[in-house]
Amino acid sequence: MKKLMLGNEAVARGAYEAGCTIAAAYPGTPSTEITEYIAKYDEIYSEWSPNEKVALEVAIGASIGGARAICSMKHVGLNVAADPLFTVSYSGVNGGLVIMVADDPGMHSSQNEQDSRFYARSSKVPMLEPSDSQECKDFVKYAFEISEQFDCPVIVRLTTRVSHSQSSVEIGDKENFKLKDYVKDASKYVMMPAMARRRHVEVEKRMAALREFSNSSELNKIELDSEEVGIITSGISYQYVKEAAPNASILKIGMVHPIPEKMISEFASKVKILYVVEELEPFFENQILKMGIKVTGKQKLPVMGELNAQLIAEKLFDRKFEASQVQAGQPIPVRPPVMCPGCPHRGMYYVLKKLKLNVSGDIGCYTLGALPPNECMDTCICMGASIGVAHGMEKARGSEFRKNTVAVIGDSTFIHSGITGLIDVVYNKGNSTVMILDNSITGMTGHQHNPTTGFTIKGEPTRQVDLELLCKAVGIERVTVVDPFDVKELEKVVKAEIEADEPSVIISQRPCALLKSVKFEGSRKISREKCKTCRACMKIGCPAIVDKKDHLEINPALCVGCKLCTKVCSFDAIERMDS
Ligand SMILES: Cc1ncc(C[n+]2csc(CCOP(=O)(O)OP(=O)(O)O)c2C)c(N)n1
Repeated sequence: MKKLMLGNEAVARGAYEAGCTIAAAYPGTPSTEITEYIAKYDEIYSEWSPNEKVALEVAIGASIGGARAICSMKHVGLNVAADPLFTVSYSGVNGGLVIMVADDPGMHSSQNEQDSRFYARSSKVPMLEPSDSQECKDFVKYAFEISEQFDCPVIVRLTTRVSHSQSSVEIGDKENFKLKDYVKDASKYVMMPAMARRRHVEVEKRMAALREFSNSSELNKIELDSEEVGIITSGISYQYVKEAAPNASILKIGMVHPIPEKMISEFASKVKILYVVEELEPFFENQILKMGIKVTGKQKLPVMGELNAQLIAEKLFDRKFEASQVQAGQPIPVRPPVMCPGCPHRGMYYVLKKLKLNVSGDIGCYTLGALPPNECMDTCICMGASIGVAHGMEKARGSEFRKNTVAVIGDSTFIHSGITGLIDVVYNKGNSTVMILDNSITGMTGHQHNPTTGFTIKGEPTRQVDLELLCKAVGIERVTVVDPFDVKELEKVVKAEIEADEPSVIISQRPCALLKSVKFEGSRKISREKCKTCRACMKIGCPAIVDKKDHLEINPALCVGCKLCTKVCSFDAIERMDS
């Protein structure tokens, strides 16, 4: 039976068919749906872990315990999980261990554009890269087999377009994988220097064996056609190449690390001009050049952003390309990202902007506070960074600066990697004020549960981390819980906490407006009689409030009735729709 599937959905199906029974992940676009789909299979234990490092550790434990395990993350998540990755490469596995990583060329939803293929190389772990949904499923199954055959984790790399496009997939049966025996073996699983030195020798032997395997593996395919032009490519770029150069000979690399060197040499000898088409870094290109083979790639193609068929046709063949897809007659209107109507972060930013504070920011929906109309976030580096950065600023610039600074961090991000920053502030005698924006969900990535929400990935009730107690336990004595829509109270609390000569936490608590449980009273309107057009309500930056120059209006299609605007209006001019 065939089914139309997203790449990420097909990965989940592959894990299921391979008899995988354990899945751990931390959400991150474009990888999130992999685990959301896996969670639908009752045969697979699945979890949202607090961060990617823990997710990989859980999967490692499951693998050593004899199960087939998968963990998934976006590219920056692999930075977080890099520590266990480099060492599990040495210890190897018991049950197959597959690490899904989704890169985001073009940065549709990421803070950088890193190329995860280098992780495979530097951690000495094989990496596969599918080009469509069918391959997503097939390659995941292959990956489990390779993992067990070569005693190593296997990374499967996706990119946004493979993760998020649909194509047909042949559905197969579930393999009856039996839990392997658990065998105590400290020389393999306890990586201290004496053992690790011996394991490193095994890793090098394994890489040599994998290089041979890559040359004969059906994961890599030569499609011979023109003797003039040959293109080496992989992943989504393969699809673009097929469209841009239908007559070119192609070497499609499915095992991107280690590359099939013999196959590449053979392919190169069959064509006059050789190109490499790969998104982001010249990963294949540099290795092929090092083999002494003349090849053109990044001289003509960009190292930034995504490729597409037009770009390849123009840059490599100097040829205008007729796109096969129907072009929209009208350009798509620009829709700047904006916090949703009713978003609890809006009340918080209204206050921070009013107080003209420096804001050490973090990653989540609240990062939108850096953009107009709020424009009040000063820094945003990576998940969990806000607290350490605020602490560093205080140490660099002293207490006067600190008294004008707060760190803001979401609930999921705080648990992910903010808590260690807070511990650092306490331990190293900092006085930062940290605002934990507890909206009862991991908002940015589409509403995943996390340890503070009280529910598991399957929606089952579980123990809930008590943020207030947690902060107190690490040594913060000043912990205040405030509703960010009570802007007067929030302003009072922020002023008091930044003034205090000790570290403090403000838990800004109000659920995300998009949660099903959140009910508002219905949209509001602005009374033309009472409104003095002072525009105080515009300061909250709500997309539902429209400035018509001579008067202000609320767009009833956008207004959810959160009433934040009523709190900043001094003339009682904002009323119920039916009043
Ligand atoms: C290392 C890493 N993992 C995952 C992500 C993807 N990501 C961006 S924001 C975010 C969650 C933010 O949730 P929360 O802190 O609760 O804030 P909210 O969006 O709910 O306001 C995630 C998972 C990332 N940017 N970096």
